[in-house]
Amino acid sequence: LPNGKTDISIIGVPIDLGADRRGVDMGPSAIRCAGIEQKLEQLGYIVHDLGDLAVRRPAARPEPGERLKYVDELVRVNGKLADKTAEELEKGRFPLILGGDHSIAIGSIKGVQRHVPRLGVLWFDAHCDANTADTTPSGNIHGMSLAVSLGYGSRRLLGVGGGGKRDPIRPEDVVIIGARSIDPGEKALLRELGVRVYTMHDIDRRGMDQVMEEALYRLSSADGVHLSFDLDGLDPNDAPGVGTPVIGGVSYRESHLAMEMLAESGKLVSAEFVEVNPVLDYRNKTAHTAVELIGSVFGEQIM
Ligand code: EXY
Ligand code: MN
Ligand code: MN
Ligand code: MN
Repeated sequence: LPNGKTDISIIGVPIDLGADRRGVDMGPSAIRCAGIEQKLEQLGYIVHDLGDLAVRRPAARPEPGERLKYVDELVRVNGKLADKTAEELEKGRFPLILGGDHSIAIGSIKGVQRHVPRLGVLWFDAHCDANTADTTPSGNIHGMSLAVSLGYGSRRLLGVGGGGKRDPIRPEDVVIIGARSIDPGEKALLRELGVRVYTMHDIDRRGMDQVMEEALYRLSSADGVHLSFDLDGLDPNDAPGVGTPVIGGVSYRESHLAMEMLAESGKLVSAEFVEVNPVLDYRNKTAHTAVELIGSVFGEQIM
């Protein structure tokens, strides 16, 4: 059991305002329908499903060229999520957050940081989500969340969850796995900071076992690890129901191996599964895959 915990709190964040394509707001429902609670109970955990955070749909659409689309509501919801996440850790429970678009990592990581002074982050994604308002090609905040956690981005986003009082995540405590779509501004920032990005090239060349072994070694200096799992890190053949698919991704088996190795490390303190878009899915396949990966994260083994 991660950190010896027996209680898991599920927090749904039905928001898609950080992305252009509508539909990931239905992600928490889809993952629940795919049987997350039964899966975790079968593994012996006590599950507290706290339901979904309330999300308001703003009446006004963003102006053309807006560089921080829907920032007001995203700041508000992420602040709530930071509080909720911290509260559950305070109770001794493991926070398992269901997105929603990937902007929710801003709030979840801020919340976990209140309890884990030096937090490591394993960011599983086709993208690096390391844009700022200055480099974003889209204005979509789900493409900025990792940059914010590292302390880069607009003042509003950096202030989420009393952000200023807490040091950002250290670059050496972040690993990205599965990247294959990186914007020039993101590349420049990640290079400058020295964040370790394991691209598909690394996975093809060295295999997921070696990549994960090295990634976990890097994260071993942190006090605990937060998993931020974007389903679009997987190949679209295995996870078709995502808002921003990119061909040539991590396979079903490789992703399971990664989660099994993470479970074995015993370092995991919190996790989120994001960007499931049931509108684009095929018979809830992506949500089912998410549930199976969650099983591996919580110690499920084939035999
Ligand atoms: N890099 C692109 C942007 O910033 O607009 C695409 C970001 C997609 C983010 C997805 C969820 O990981
Ligand atoms: Mn992402
Ligand atoms: Mn992504
Ligand atoms: Mn299944």
